[in-house]
Amino acid sequence: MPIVTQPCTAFAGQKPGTSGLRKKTRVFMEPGYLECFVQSIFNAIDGGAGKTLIIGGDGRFFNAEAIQIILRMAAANGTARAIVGQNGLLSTPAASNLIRKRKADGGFILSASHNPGGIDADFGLKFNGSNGGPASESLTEKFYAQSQTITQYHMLTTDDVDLSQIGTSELEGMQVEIVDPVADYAELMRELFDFDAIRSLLSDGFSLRFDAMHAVTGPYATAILEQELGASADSVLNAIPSVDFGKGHPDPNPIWAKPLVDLVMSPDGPDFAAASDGDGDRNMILGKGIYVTPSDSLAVLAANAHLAPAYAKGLSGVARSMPTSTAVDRVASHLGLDCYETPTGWKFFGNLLDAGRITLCGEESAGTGSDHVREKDGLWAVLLWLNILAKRRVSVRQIMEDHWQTYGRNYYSRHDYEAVDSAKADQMMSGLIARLPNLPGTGTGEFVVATADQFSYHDPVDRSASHNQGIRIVFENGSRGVIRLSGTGTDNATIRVYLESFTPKDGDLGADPQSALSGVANAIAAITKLQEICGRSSPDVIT
Ligand code: G16
Repeated sequence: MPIVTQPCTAFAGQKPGTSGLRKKTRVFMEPGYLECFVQSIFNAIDGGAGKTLIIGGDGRFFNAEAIQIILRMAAANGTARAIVGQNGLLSTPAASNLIRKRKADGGFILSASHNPGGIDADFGLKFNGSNGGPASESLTEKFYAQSQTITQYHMLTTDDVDLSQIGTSELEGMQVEIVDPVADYAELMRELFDFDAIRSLLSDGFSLRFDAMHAVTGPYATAILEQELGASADSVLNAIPSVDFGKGHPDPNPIWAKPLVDLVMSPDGPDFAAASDGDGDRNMILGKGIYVTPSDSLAVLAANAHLAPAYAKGLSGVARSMPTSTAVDRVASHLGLDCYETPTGWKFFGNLLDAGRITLCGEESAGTGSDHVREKDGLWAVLLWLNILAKRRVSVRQIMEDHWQTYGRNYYSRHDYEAVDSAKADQMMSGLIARLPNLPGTGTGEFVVATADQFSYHDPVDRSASHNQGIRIVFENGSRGVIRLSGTGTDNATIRVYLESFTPKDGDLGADPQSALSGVANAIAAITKLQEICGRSSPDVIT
């Protein structure tokens, strides 16, 4: 068999972050770099013998080339079967679904998510386990351990596999099955939602726009929203995936999807608008004249999920990441549901979903999902919103106002400081951590610190502990600031500051969020000394 074994010289100790390994594309393209990371994964999972693996990515620059390398290595490591999305495409939730549906042992998902694509932008690779979810902390540690000691990788010397033709072929003993990336996912969505109700809403003139941001959800949204549900042919914007995402930043938030936000804020804008990210796991929800924060969206979905067939019997429980606002906690308490607080990163929801303790979960970073797969799912969130709108037949704004009048409003915003000098960011964090025990009781006026700590998570299912998961500062007036360093950036450090304050249902529910949060923002700025240490007076991105 034409297998060659190469030394791993230029690669050592690569630690995957919040969501797999993310680096500049040119780094992944260095000879042997991707190969040694992939071999670390194969070593950690005891090789490929007898295994079925799903392979696909978001279509960014180097996606197709990397898949050819992974296929050759999978075969060289003895893998029994590789199931690959046609043309190398699979959205992250569609890959998760395929892993589960085909009872695969895991899958390689090639994506740097919402980060830009291109030879001078970002690339990423993550491995999901047999439950369809991101590798657990313990598996990630195994990849890391392997990457520190790995000396060689195994690779076939064969021609490329034709990724464009659906069907099965053989690569030196490994079955390679090329599948339609959309079909299985669309079938799952059909099972979960009331497509007839959504069709009827749309045929009654309800208008929508979905911005695929030149990324992977284009084919999924076109097939489901336009071809199956009957949305007009101009409903999906930027629908063709491109290797550099149209030179954009495929992150569905009001900054990077500004044209969509402008459209929906204009008087003749659509009734509903949404966007997804590079790999299709995130979502942004908008209605005519209104932006729905991801934290509020999670709360609204939890309160209304019973209107969709899959959730008609109610939810088993809900979960949110620690920095996500507590809006969903209020819904859970109203419905008598358990509500779990997990660290940032979808992998922490996996055990709760597998154990049936939760049905819905979400993160402030535009990720929402349920137990239908083990990833967050952008188009799923859009379809659940459409199902709710089809049943309630009121506007998005009306849904939000009703929600706040029932539960009160959690004003919420995240301020990101990007490309901060890593040493200064570390200095700020360690200084703050050292001062945490002395913070309670300090501050002025309304902003006296009640509690200040670092978040630790104790998984209720496998009892594992995860420490140092972000700093929480809660004030006596109930406002909260959370500070943590991003685990997904590729350019120095990104400092995230999450701000939240609560207004009860008889208070001012229609304020501008940044104004409502200015007090807590100033208090957190003073406590962190962010400007003094990092030299930044205002955030680069506000969501
Ligand atoms: C960010 C978000 C997290 C999210 C992670 C991965 O992590 O803050 O909530 O889980 O990205 O998201 P995706 O899979 O879409 O890339 P961090 O560490 O940068 O804050």
